[in-house]
Amino acid sequence: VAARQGMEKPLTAVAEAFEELARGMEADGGELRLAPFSDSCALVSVLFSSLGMAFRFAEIEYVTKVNDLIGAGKSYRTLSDILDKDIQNDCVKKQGSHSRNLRRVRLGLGLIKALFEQFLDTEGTLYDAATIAYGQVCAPFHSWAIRKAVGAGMYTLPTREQLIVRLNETEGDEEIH
Ligand code: 1PZ
Repeated sequence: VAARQGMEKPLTAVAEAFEELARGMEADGGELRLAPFSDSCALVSVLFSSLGMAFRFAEIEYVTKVNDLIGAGKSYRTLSDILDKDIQNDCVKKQGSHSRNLRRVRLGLGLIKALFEQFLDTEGTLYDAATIAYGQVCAPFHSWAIRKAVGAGMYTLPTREQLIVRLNETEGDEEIH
């Protein structure tokens, strides 16, 4: 308990980073700069360790794509710059292109958003919330094999209460964020 009290709250750090990003975007006339965006996306990966071993592969997938965007942040200023360049070179959908990786990361963020919305809307289990959120946001863009693997992994998710403890949050905090 003492260790947990001294620990930073990962969800709080994520929420603050994205609020800061939104303020920066407003200040830049609606442009979203790539470097701070990628850094904020990197913070999300702490959530994976609270999900258990079965989601290690999702973590590696996610982190690889975020790292590609962090690298791209050295040559591209905004998210739109990446898209413009890839449209010019006709590689928006090409595996490994910055645009495709950006789309994958964005779907990952959409998944988390949907998951916590499910969490707040219902008293249901984490399994239910994660299954519904994944089905709505990511499944339409994943292959059959990946969908099956994710479906099997869902049975190993912690309970709602375990997740909140692992994230060092209380039900109240989670609701606010
Ligand atoms: C508390 C949260 C529970 C939610 C559990 C949700 C688990 C989601 C599992 C997603 C598995 C993704 C598996 C890999 C998919 C790959 O096919 C593609 C390949 O892309 P390509 O290289 O062809 O362009 N990779 C991705 O889609 C990137 C993966 C992003 C995963 C984001 C998950 C974010 C969830 C965070 C929860 C902490």
